[in-house]
Amino acid sequence: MNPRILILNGPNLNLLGRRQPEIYGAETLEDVIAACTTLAAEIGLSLDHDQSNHEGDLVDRIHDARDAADGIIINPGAYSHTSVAILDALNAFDGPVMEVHISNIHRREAFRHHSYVSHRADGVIAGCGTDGYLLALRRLAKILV
Ligand code: CA2
Repeated sequence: MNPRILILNGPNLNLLGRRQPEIYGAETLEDVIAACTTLAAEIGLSLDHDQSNHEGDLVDRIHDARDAADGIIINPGAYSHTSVAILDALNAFDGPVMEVHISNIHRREAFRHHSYVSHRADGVIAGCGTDGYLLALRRLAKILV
């Protein structure tokens, strides 16, 4: 069976491609997931994905992934900078975790420079636009396939 990857997107990422294209690009979240689905099939990964604007929902989804996924790609959105709860949930997940930020959070406001999730992530990709999700998939394939 192909290793199972969960792509999890946090708050406001449902608006991708519809606002602030100068920061987050023109692709919608549906476009990103479609590109990831194509790549995942090519490189031998099976893909599941979800997006939520609610911290507790993201925590629940990470708990479910303990049995349902072998690796996680997460863009926690603004919760990256605030959520010990998401960090704790990821610490209870055994597989590899890739953290993705579409923008380069280190070139932006100081409050975006720290990510709680980075304390757990095995790899962090920032500033590569939506290609970051594809790069993270390739990294997980290298680890898991
Ligand atoms: O660069 C990233 O991927 C972020 O995780 C995106 C978050 C931001 O709070 C983080 O600091 C960095 C914000 C996502 C908001 O996405 C939007 C997309 C289009 C229009 C409006 C918001």
